[in-house]
Amino acid sequence: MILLHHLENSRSQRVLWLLEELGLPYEVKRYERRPSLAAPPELKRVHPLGKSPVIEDGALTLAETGAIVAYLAETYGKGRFQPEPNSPDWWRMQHFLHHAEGTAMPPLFMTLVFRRIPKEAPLLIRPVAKALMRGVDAHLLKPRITELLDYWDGALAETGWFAGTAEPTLADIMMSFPLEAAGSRIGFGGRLNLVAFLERIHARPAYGRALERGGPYAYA
Ligand SMILES: N[C@@H](CCC(=O)N[C@@H](CS)C(=O)NCC(=O)O)C(=O)O
Repeated sequence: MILLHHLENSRSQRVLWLLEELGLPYEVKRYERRPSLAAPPELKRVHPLGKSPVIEDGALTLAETGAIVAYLAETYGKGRFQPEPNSPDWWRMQHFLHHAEGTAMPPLFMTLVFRRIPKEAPLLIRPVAKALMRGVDAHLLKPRITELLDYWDGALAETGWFAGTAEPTLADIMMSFPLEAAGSRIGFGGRLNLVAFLERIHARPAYGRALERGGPYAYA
């Protein structure tokens, strides 16, 4: 039986979503975040980096969402959530599998971190911290995130799915987290393809079941 080590309100929600889409039997071990939002130390006993998601399946312990969703689809998916191997659509799916964590998440994560700095700074230097945060946001993060939002909006224009396929693929599973994060932290600025993407995935029964298993999913 597959065991998912699931940190509340996290990237791990995507693994739950895929497990539900594929109708696989699985167990979930849930972990709560510490006040700092870090994962609890028990996760280090599962994997040296102590992050979530991690799955165990027989002799395999596997971390990194992209690797996990690829493993599940390859091992149990019977071709679902993947276009024809080596086709242009398959490579577009590969692009977004890597893009989600490699390119999309870093500026979104930095936005979260920089927004926390003024709140955590000692009262005396809080105005300086706020000014620093505003500068980084305006000159470094916002332009990059705007570029990303435009790119995603364009990628979804044809079929509403990231790999340009008629049906969702692993690309959509992986991109769901950056879109959820961007939607709640920054907003989509009227980019309707992004709004429609979230509406479309939220309407899927498997997405709803995954939320029931994973618990509340809301971003700071
Ligand atoms: N690229 C990794 C990122 C893993 C990651 O950073 N997970 C977060 C959950 S959103 C985590 O465990 N954070 C808690 C911590 O770093 O202590 C993946 O996609 O699996």
